[in-house]
Amino acid sequence: MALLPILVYPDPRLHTVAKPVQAVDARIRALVADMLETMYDASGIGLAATQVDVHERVIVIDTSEERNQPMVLINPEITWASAEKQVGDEGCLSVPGIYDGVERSSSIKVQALDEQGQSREVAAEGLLAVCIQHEMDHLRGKVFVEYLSPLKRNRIKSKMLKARRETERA
Ligand code: K1U
Ligand code: ZN
Repeated sequence: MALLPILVYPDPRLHTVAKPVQAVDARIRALVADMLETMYDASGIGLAATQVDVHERVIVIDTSEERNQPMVLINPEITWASAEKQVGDEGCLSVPGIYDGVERSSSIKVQALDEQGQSREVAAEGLLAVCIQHEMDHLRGKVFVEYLSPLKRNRIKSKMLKARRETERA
């Protein structure tokens, strides 16, 4: 297993649209293992393949308190989303240190393959529903800051670029 580097906003590769996985094989299972290790190491509750510069439809999530209930969603599709919405604070491992409110459907149903290639349906609400929607946005090249006002987004962009310059200088 290996820790994978996480792309940081405003890296243009975060806006790549991911392609469907053609076969759930050893290569995809190795990617899933590396993504889980990377997510746990970064103390995240989710990670999309896009964030590690792999542009295929793979997501890993673990919203459990104990950090021992990994969920793998390959080629996920939302089959139902509630009309009821909720606004919750979101963070993103690709936008470190930034948290802001985003409106999402409160409950969703998702169809996906697991790491064995088995089809499964997940019914989600609360933080899990928010996290799945956030990660599925990554797969279509959307970062949560794009829901914020242009003023906030530009401030975040400047902050990230400044932090990158300072890291490069150190
Ligand atoms: O970068 C990511 O996509 C992972 C992201 C997932 C996420 C967190 C919160 C709401 C929606 C999606 C994170 O794990 S950010 C860091 C984190 O652990 C966290 C932040 C806020 C609330 C709960 C957890
Ligand atoms: Zn994210």
